[in-house]
Amino acid sequence: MTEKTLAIIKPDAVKKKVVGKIIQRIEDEGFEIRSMKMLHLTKEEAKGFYIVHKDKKFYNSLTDFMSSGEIVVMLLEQENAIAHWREVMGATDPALATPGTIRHGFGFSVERNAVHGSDGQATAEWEINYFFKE
Ligand code: 3AN
Repeated sequence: MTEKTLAIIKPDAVKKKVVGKIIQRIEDEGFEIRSMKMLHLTKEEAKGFYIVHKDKKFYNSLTDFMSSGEIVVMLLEQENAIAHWREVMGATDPALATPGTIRHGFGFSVERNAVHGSDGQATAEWEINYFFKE
């Protein structure tokens, strides 16, 4: 049984021109890219996407950042896709991320950490629906 997850290449990584390297890594890790688009979120769209964090102190800054430039949103499919993509991304804080992970290689801070990945099955469904509603 395969699983689907949502991946985002965040504005910091797009500005650094590492989109190609990140997509190459995704393919090398065996994920199927089922859908993909580049978007520039409005502040409201970023707030909607991160609504679970609405009471956190970083919510405003995070949504400013996520609406500050282009992002690349991808629907990935593979066996165990959710956990595998989180493993390839590395820890939320790039300073704590394992060498070889995307966040270790390209992340700058806890907020500007290059990529996003769904953290569970229910979240994945909700996030995929947020960007790829049919
Ligand atoms: P992850 O993206 O590893 O699942 P979450 O879900 O805890 O991490 O956080 C969602 C996003 O919120 C992170 N990718 C990061 O950009 C931002 N974030 C999390 N914690 C902080 C923090 N302490 N300060 C600023 N931004 C944060």
